[in-house]
Amino acid sequence: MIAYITGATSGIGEACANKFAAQGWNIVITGRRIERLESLKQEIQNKYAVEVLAQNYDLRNLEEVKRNIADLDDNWSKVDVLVNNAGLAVGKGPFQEGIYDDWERMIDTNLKGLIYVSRELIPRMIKNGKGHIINIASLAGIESYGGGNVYCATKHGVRALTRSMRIDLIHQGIKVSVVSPGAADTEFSLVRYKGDKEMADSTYEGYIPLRGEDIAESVFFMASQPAHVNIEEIFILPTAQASSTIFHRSN
Ligand code: NDP
Ligand code: 8X3
Repeated sequence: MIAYITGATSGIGEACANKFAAQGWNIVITGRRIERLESLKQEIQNKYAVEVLAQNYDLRNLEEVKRNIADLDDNWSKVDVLVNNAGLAVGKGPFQEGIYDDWERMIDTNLKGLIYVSRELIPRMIKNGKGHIINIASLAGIESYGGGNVYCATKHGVRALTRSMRIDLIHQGIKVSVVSPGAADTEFSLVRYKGDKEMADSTYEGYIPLRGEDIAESVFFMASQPAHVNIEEIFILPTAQASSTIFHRSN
């Protein structure tokens, strides 16, 4: 079995790579940081008897997406599961003060990148007569919150796309699902706050957030169902989180 996991150089994607490999799946891992990709590949191959293919590209670039997916040879062309995980938030603040570059990075990564990778891989799944696309959305795709504006819009978009892709692919035998997590302690907040570690750490203060591994469990659970079962959505929160803004914090 083969899983193609975008954004595997940290957080949820890295945890998914470990989870699928631990279960004996061969994996394709992608991301922009080549040294992280190479070290993860090495680490996984040392631990598990699986094959790992690292593809180093920026999924905002359609030509790079096309080239990398076209490069998948016969050993790798039968992708069973695509985990569309790569994504990010950049900045958090009032819409009226929004920065175009931040917004474009989110739209280009969270929506356009996901669209490009899916569009390029789906013909292979159709040819194989099966496949499963698992999109990583967010609580931010279920409810909007102040300062979340464009990030929330991209994640609402991912959930909307999931439903539409599922309808379009129903006659091809391809499953489409979405996992929508709440707060997870990854590099997400460091990226959102542009390297401000204090701000990033404060996101997770006073409660136990999700870990990438928690979400990887849900992704793998979806991926390992029998052929006739599609779990369409898993919405997963830390126990201490009730909504985007309501947390039970101990301090
Ligand atoms: P991380 O920042 O830890 O990981 C993000 C991953 O996406 C990295 O591997 C990064 O790799 C990759 N990525 C980002 N931009 C690009 C790009 N242009 N091209 C290729 N790869 C890219 O965050 P998470 O693991 O938390 O995030 C994973 C997904 O989960 C995202 O879609 C996020 O929106 C979503 N999510 C996160 C939550 C959280 O609280 N952490 C909650 C809900 C959803 P590299 O930098 O090497 O390119
Ligand atoms: C990340 C979770 O609530 O910070 O998608 O938007 S949140």
